[in-house]
Amino acid sequence: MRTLLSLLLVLALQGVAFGATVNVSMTNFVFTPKKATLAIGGTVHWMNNTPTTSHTSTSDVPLSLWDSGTVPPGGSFNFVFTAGGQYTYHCSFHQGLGMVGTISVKIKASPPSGPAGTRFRITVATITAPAGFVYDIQRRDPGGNFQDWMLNVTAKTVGWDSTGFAPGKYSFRSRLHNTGSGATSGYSAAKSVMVS
Ligand SMILES: [Cu+2]
Repeated sequence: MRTLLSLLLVLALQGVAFGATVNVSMTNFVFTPKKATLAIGGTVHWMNNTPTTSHTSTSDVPLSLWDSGTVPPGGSFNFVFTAGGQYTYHCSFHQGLGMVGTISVKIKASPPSGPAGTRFRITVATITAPAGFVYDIQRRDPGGNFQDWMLNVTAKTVGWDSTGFAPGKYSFRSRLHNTGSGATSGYSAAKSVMVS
């Protein structure tokens, strides 16, 4: 009994660590939804629900992060998105027909608000950057634009000490960066915290 409970606990913890699964169908030469949104650590599950046509899910160049190869009718393909960013992709067979999509991977920040002096934690990935990759993080201060803040980060979480900063909304966004090729994902959606 104790073994079973331990196993269930492990599975529950892994469920938290690995995040949710989002389904994307490959039907009628369209990815649906065309733009899928998930949090870091989430899985995208592409399903070919057509009776006769093969498709692929292929990360756009130059990032080329994943490639399903041929997914036959009734087949599927999974990919885990560990880092925040916007990832564009296509079907290798039908890109000319407009069969393209985007995966938007959201980052996290905590706490959501706090007085100046709060050390906020910005989590841009669920794993330390793999060899050959880094995370680039930008910050936008109240009334300003996004500017480079921390580049070439390998840690999945970084701290921002808000000591001395004015009250207001501070936003963060990140991308995945292949240091060998220079290729990057697009920047993630902004994640904000409030300095009160
Ligand atoms: Cu296709």
